[in-house]
Amino acid sequence: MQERTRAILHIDLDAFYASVEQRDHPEYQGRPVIVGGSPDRRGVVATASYEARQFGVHSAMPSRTAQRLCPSAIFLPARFELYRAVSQQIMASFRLHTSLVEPLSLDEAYLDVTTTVRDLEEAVQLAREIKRQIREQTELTASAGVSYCKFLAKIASDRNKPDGLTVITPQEAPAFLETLPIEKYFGVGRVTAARLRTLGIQTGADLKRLGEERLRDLLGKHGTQLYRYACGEDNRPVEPVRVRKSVSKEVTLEHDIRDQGEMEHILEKLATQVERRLVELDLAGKTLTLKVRWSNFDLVTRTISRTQGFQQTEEMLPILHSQLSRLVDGKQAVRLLGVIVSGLFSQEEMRRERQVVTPSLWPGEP
Ligand code: DCP
Ligand code: MG
Repeated sequence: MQERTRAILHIDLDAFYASVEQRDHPEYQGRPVIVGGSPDRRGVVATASYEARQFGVHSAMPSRTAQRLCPSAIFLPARFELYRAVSQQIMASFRLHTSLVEPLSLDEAYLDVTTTVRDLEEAVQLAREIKRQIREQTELTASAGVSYCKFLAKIASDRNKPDGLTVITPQEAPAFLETLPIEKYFGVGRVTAARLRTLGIQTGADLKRLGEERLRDLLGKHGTQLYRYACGEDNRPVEPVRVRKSVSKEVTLEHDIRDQGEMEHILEKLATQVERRLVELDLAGKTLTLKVRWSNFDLVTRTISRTQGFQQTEEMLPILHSQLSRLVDGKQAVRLLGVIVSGLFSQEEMRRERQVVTPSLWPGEP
């Protein structure tokens, strides 16, 4: 039996945190709003409204730089509980259309609507309907991508932000993928892209021309996958329930490094990204792991656990630094650094449990 062509949507809210703030403070609408850390305290930008982006402000930029680029910007601290509540609201409304909803972050999800619609045209109508619902329920705008696989749906949603709706049909896909720069391909980070570019490979057409075997020789398993994507093949299913076991970030360095200060700086960046995801998910983890891959490919990990768990960068950094200094001897160079937090537990649960075991805190209650 021939399998039906799938219909996949990728929905991503526009300037999510900033849009929630503009919604709740009408006086900020149409003005540059930056949500994140304060410029006076070495904070970073979580996100910026589209008005602020015109000045070159973007996520993960130091807030001080953002202030210099856009002096009229309104800086606001993040209100995660609120963003989580809005997220639950939109994810619930997605689930009315299909049970196959895979959230990627608070404001982003894949939906497999193959059995909800008859064809891609109807999938576009459904995407329009979902955008309308989001606006009605939350007063926020989203961008949607529609295609037959995850990879193309995600790229499509990014095409016409904000408030966009883009479809890439199976007929359009080959031409589209050929002109797509390699950086846009799923799984191609800075290092892989730089490597490919030195070989003169810039686009999907170049990937295809290079061929599956050469790509596999160059990048291993990942090369095969990349070749498939360039050919428009991506069979990854939309996976609604993913039991998350850990939150991690790692980076393969452009050049192997020996300098410990440089490594510490990279660990700080990684820990900040791990913290961000943990805060978004309202999770902490009992176990913290430092991952180091030496230039000769040997992998070492160092792990530490504590009952109160880890969530904030400041909690992780001293431990990561001391573990690092015990490993680094100045002779061996490092090619990869990673930070992993596992043994996850919900902060919400912790708070609730504490309230149950200490009823005396609530004298008014029966
Ligand atoms: N976020 C963050 N730090 C980052 C990137 C994102 O804290 N480095 C947070 C703030 C964003 C939210 O995650 O509002 C969603 O991330 P997106 O990448 O979807 O960015 P936005 O929704 O803000 O903008 P858009 O999707 O319109 O590009
Ligand atoms: Mg978004």
